[in-house]
Amino acid sequence: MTRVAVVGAGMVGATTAARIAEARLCDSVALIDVAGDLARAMALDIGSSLPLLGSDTVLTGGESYEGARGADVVVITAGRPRQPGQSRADLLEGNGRIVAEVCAGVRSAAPDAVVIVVTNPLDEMTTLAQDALGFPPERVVGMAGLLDTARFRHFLAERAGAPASTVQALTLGSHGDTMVPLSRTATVAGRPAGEALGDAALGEVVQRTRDGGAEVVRLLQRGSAYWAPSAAVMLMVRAILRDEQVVLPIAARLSGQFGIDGVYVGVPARLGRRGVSEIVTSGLDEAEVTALRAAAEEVRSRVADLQGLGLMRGNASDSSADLALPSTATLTDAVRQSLL
Ligand code: TXD
Repeated sequence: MTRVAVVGAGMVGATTAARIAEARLCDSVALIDVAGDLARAMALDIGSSLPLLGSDTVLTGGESYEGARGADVVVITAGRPRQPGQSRADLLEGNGRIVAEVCAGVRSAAPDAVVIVVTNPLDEMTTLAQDALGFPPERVVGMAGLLDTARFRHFLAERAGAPASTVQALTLGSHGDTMVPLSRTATVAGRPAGEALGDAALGEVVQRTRDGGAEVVRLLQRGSAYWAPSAAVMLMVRAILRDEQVVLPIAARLSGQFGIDGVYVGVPARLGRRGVSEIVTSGLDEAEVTALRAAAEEVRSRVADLQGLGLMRGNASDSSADLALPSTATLTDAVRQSLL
């Protein structure tokens, strides 16, 4: 029996549960939400769609963490989304309290799970979750880089008038203003993106990628994106449950790689049944590593704010396992294999 639990049955949680069930990744999906009837309603509705879609996955919903008992993967989406004009950082304290509370429930119900954090501000909430859970860092990851990468590829494809499947690109760094879309190595139909689009257009696409989440928030006027985020979470759940060992851009806790220690930030990492098995450190130039470090410093300063609020147990900086294995794959090759 493989089980997934999704905490938070709002827009991202419900669409994620549906995608996982439709993809037939596991035997059961439990939705958990403080609004228990919302979780029950979503489980009922998604469950009723499955006979039409050829999936036998069992959906349950409720407010109790009993639903997460023995889960192989737990996805945390509980927390507020941004409203127009809000930055992700504005959510820090409120969502920090929610994520800390959720982690207490997850820790006792699913002590062996791999946990994927989705709640914003992403890198800070993932750092907090690993601390609150007390799980080894490789079993706690955050979803943002895969979404930002998908947005980068989508905007590049649109601007170039090319199918997205012919666009290779990668976005690292933090899920916010210090996002690092790698324009140097982006390609459209095998050509460097700068050559295919022109440098000015490429610069605009990079900026639109940084603002991609805000663009949806502004248009939607009540909450934030969920279709692209749920697709990205589903791919991460699949990589874990099927032990795919693929390199994906995800938030992983660094312990010295790129000169960064003790915080989560978006990097290329190999993901499988036991979580992160390798962080790929090759393939970035000096400017890109500098941008990654700047992103990590912003995360670190907001994690210090969480510490000031008494929301960190203080485990984050001393529980780092040395999981960084020497990497032989180049970044471009590794990601090319994984993101097609
Ligand atoms: O790239 C990414 N990581 C993101 C992150 C992409 C999209 C959305 N991102 C963030 O996910 C967003 O900024 C929010 O912080 C979360 C959830 O977004 P969603 O759009 O799903 O928000 P909703 O629809 O408001 O749902 C949140 C649910 C809601 O049903 C609450 O009742 C529930 O969270 N909630 C809780 N559940 C369990 N336990 C507690 N304590 C709790 N508090 C709220």
